[in-house]
Amino acid sequence: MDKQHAEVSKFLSYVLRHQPESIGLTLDSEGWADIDTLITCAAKDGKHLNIALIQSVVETSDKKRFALSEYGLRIRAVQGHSSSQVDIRYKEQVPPEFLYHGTATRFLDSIREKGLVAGSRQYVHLSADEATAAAVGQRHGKPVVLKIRALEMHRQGLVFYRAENGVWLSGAVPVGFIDF
Ligand code: HQG
Repeated sequence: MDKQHAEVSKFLSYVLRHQPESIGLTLDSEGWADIDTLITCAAKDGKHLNIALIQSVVETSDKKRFALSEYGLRIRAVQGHSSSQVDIRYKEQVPPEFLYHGTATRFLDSIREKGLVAGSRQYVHLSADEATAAAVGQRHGKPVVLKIRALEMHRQGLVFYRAENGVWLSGAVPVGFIDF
């Protein structure tokens, strides 16, 4: 991803996951924004986008963060939201036996006490493999990967979802299901 793409990707993450109102944009409850409206709102904020650039960012996103609607008229972030405008109806999924959560060592004391909590996002994010989790944890400091006994959680009635890009989502992970 080049610098321009990285900047647009960050901007799209911000308005499609967190603060659509910062540019006067409205998302529907499934997180979709009309692309023409997004371009108009962004231009008023001094960000000059066009459809080709947006399509290219969607296609080259390393984590497949965004999706376009069937006819390419709308765009959404597939996970990672904090905005209360959005309540995506993900389909419940049976998780694999283990999932992984990458975090930083400085959070471990608090995680041992409270389990994994979603914080500002709507869900705790879990990865299917340890390498991805380590990369996620790296963003916060010295990384550590926690192994989550996901299938056991599911059998005890806790719900899992998987976003289109393969990221697993759970409302919270109680301490008893975390292998430190
Ligand atoms: C930590 C990226 C203290 C949690 C990634 C994490 C992901 C606690 C941080 C996506 C805690 C929240 C999400 C507790 C959890 N006490 N700290 N009880 N419970 N935490 O950024 O999972 O590049 O909101 O471990 O790839 O790091 O944005 O979540 O360290 O998929 O597309 O609180 O963001 O994707 O941090 O990352 P975040 P995350 P993008």
